[in-house]
Amino acid sequence: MSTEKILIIGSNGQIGLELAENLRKNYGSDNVVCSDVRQMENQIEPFEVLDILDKDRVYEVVKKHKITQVYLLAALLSATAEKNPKFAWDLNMNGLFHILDMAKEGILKKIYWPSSIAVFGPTTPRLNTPQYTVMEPNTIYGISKQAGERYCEYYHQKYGVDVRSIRYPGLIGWKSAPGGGTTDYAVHIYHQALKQKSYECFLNAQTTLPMMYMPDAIRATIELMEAPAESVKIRSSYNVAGISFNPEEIAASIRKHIPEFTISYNVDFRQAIADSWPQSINDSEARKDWGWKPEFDLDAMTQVMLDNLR
Ligand code: NAD
Ligand code: AKB
Repeated sequence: MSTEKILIIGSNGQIGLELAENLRKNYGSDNVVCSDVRQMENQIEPFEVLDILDKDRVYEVVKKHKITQVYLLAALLSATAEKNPKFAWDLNMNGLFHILDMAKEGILKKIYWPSSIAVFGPTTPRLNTPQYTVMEPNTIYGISKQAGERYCEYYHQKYGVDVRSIRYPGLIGWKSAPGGGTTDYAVHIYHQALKQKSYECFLNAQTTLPMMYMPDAIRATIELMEAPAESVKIRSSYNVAGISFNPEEIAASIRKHIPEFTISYNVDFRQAIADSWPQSINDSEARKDWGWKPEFDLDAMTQVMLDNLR
């Protein structure tokens, strides 16, 4: 029987829905408490309506369920954050502080907080981007993720907080919808390919970005959280790599299944965000420290996405 009691904050989002399913399988449904600021129809129990910015309520929920680990997923993503930078900073930073402080006080044993490839910026080397390199993000989302990484490492070094993190690339899955990022096109394109056999993309044809199929990302997350503490050498956030492709390449992969599929381009403000991010990621530290290895390539992902969305 699991001695861990897990709280997911932001469990109704793109990652949370799939993470909850997997954690419930591994730890038992009663040991995984889902929470979100919004409740869904047919909400899986145990569930708490919880605003991460309400510190007292976070304490109350953690105490009530005797929580030992938190996965903090509530955040504004890159595109939404650019539209509301002040609120994005408030949500992305203060939410993290509440959880880090509870771990510092010894109330929580372990924390997971995701970072992003958005921590990199236009001055970062774009190909095979190393773990340690120039980081000058120019989006409010990237700035908040970079500051969050610095705080995580600080809390680990100063207070011994067991915080773990991954710099996710753009995540693609069929079970849940993306929540306002720049990489969202790579999910929408599959839905539109099946519905309309065409897709209008908001990034240009040559925009190569690092991406990952959701089950790989969930496996990475759980493997990192279950790794022995001494193997987790990086307490800011780990680079992990999956697949790199551009809109033209994902369209070509879809055409292997739907030959009449067409893609057109109508670029918007998200192009500038994408242009500031790496094209591919070097994840040798994650491979070395806790054995990370991706499983899905572009065509394998396309096959499963289309099969399941059908
Ligand atoms: P999402 O937007 O799909 O989900 C976030 C969830 O948080 C939503 O269900 C939302 O209702 C909830 N939420 C919002 N404000 C809240 C609040 N005040 N209190 C409690 N819940 C609140 O996001 P996601 O894609 O699941 O991303 C989760 C985390 O992973 C974020 O930190 C994000 O930056 C990071 N990340 C995601 C991706 C990706 O491609 N999805 C890539 C890199 C990093
Ligand atoms: C976004 O596009 O904002 C996210 C991310 C890469 O962090 N998918």
